[in-house]
Amino acid sequence: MRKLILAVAALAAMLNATNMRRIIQIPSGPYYDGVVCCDSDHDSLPEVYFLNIASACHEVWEFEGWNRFGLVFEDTAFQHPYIRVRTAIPFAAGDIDNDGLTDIVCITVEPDSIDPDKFYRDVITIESPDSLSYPSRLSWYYRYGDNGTIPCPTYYPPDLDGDGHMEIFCGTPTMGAAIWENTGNDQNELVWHS
Ligand SMILES: [Ca+2]
Ligand SMILES: [Ca+2]
Ligand SMILES: [Ca+2]
Ligand SMILES: [Ca+2]
Repeated sequence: MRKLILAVAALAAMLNATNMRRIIQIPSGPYYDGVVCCDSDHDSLPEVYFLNIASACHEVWEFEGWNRFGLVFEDTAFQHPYIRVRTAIPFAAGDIDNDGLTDIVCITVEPDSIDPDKFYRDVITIESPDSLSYPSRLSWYYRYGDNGTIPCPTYYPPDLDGDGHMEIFCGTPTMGAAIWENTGNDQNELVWHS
């Protein structure tokens, strides 16, 4: 009987997979990076948040009901003279400082302000300006490497040590695996690296 149940479950999973159909196509461009899903403006309509390389900015596409998604936000603002915010690569969504404002964790590049041949890698968070808006504001950054362009996976793990403070995990070329833990509004501290 148990084998029969397992076989039916496997068949159902297979049918589900073969019955999937495309309901949205992200607009064309050289490539896309770092797609994350969330409901950043808390209206119960999920969004797809990603970097559009073609337009060199973050785009938010929101569910509009019955297999429809629409472009609702493009972050074209120039917010910081050096840290490239709107072309950062998103890796995770959540609320790391627990203030009700959605945070997107990204990695990006920060050219040196003086030496044109030098640049840094940064892990950053982009936060919603209010609880009903999409993330658009650079809220925190940490320089973790020099002169490298290859992105390293970054994400929110759960509260690893159970102390009520969320963490950001990032693989870095200089420190190895690194963990930053939240210490307050828009503040995270490096607490461990391998
Ligand atoms: Ca939404
Ligand atoms: Ca937040
Ligand atoms: Ca913790
Ligand atoms: Ca905050």
